Amino acid sequence: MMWCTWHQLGVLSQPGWAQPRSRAAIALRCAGVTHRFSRPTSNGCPSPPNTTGVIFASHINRRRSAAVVVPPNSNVALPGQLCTVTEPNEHSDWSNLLSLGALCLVSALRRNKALRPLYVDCTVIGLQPLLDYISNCHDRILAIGASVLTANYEAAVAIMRHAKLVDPSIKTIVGNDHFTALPGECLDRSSWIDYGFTGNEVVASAFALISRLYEGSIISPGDHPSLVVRGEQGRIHVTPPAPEPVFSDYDYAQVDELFDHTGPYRRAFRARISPRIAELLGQHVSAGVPVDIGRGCVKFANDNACSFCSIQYGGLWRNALEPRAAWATIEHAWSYGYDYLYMTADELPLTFTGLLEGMLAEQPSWWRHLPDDERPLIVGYARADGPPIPGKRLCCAGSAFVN
Ligand code: B12
Ligand code: SF4
Repeated sequence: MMWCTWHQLGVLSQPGWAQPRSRAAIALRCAGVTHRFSRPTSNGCPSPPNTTGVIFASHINRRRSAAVVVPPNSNVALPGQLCTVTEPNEHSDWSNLLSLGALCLVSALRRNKALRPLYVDCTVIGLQPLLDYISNCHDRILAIGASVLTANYEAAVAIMRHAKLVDPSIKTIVGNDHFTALPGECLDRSSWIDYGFTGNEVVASAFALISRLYEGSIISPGDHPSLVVRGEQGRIHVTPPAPEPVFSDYDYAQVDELFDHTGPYRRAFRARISPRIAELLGQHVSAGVPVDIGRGCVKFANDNACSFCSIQYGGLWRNALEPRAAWATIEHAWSYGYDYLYMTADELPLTFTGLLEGMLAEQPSWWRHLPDDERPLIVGYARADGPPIPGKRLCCAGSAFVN
C-alpha cells in the first residue's frame, strides 16, 4: 500500500517574533506622476489623491487595479446552494494561511507601475467586503483574477458574475488547480470568465496578459503560454505551457494593501495551529506562511501519481529554486515574522533530495548562528510507503515526522 502523508511535520525550532512593516500610504504612479493615497476609506476605495492636475487621457487609463482574489469556500459563501462536490464538513478553517498563488501574482504585478495590484482573501474577510468593493470602485478595476480550488470554484463564479453585472468591461481571469483540471469545462459553462491559465508556471504569462489588457490590446488565442481563451465561434483554445523559474520575489506587505488580512490570519493561527504544534512537538509557533522552494512529486515524472492525488502540476513535474535562493526565501519569510514555514513541495525527501542536500551544504550564517530553539519551524510533506503506524512519531537527522 502506498499513500501520501499530508500535513506531516519536519521540525526545526522556535522564533523571536517581529511585527511586519505596515504601510501608511499607497503610492500609485500614473502618467509619470506619483500620487499618495491614504488608506482605503470605509467603502474600500482609496480616498482621492491629494494632488490634482492629472486627467486620465482615456477610459482604459482610468482602470488600474488588478485584484487577485482567493474566493471563500463555496459552501460557506453560498448558503443553501448546491455545491458541486464539497460538503461543509469537508472544509476546515484551521489552515487559513496567506495564499502564495495570489501573492506571487500580486507581487509580480508591482513591476507594472501603471497598475495597483490588490490581494484579497475572502476565506478570511468574507465575500461581502469584496462584492462591495467591486460595486463601489468598479470604474477603477481593470481585472479580477480568482485562484480556484474545487472547494471555492462556485464562489469564484459568483464573484465574476457580480463583477460583470456591475461593469461588463472588468476582465475576469482564473487560475490554480480546479481550472487546471477542467479548463474546457470551466470556460464552456461559465460566460462570466474571460481568461484562464493552466498549471503552475504562469506568473510571466499572467503578468503579460494583464499588462496588455491595461494597454487595451486585443488578446488572441495563442498569445501567452498556458492561456485558455475562447477563440473563433466560441471554440476553447488552450496554449501549451512554457517553463518558468519558481517565483520568489514575494512582497508580504501587499497582503494588507486593501483589507487587513494579517490580523485574521494570525488570530486563526494562534487559535488553531499554535496549540496543536505545542501539543505534538512541544514547540511554540505564532505565525505561519507557505514557502515555495520547490514543487512537484517524483511520482508525476512517470505519470503514476497515487490514485487519490488531486494535485495539478501543469507542465513541469518538478520545479525548484537553487539551494542559495531557497535559503533566501526562507530567510525572507523568517525576517518578516513568520516562524512556521509550510513547504509547498508535494514530496520533499525523494523528489528534492538534491535540493535538500545542497541546502544542508550551504547553510547560511544567519541560520547557523541561531540557537536551535530560535529557528523557524519548517514543515514539509513526505511520501510514506508501507503500512500506517497511527500516532507513531519517528525522529532522524534533526527532523520529526508525525503522521
Ligand atoms: C500550501 C497548501 C495549503 C496551505 C496554504 C493554502 C493557501 N492559503 O495558500 C494550507 C495547509 C493552509 C492549505 C489548505 C487547504 N488546501 Co491546500 N495545498 C497547499 C499546497 C501544498 C501548495 C499550494 C501552494 O501554495 N503552492 C505554491 C503557489 C505559488 O502555487 P499555487 O497556489 O498553485 O499557484 C500557482 C498556480 O496555481 C497559479 N495560480 C494560482 N492562483 C491563480 C490565480 C490566477 C488568476 C492565475 C492566473 C493563476 C493562479 O499561479 C501560481 C504560480 O505558480 C497544494 C498542493 C500543491 N502542491 O499544489 C495544496 C492544495 C492546493 N490544497 C488543497 C485543498 C483541498 C485545501 C483545503 C480546501 C483543505 C481543506 N479541506 O481544508 C484548504 C483550503 C484552505 C482555504 N480556506 O483556502 C488541494 C486542492 C485540490 C483541488 N482539486 O482543488 C491541493 C491541490 C492539495 C490536495 N491534493 O489535496 N493548503
Ligand atoms: S502522487 Fe506524489 S504528491 Fe500525489 S499523493 Fe502520491 S506521493 Fe503525494
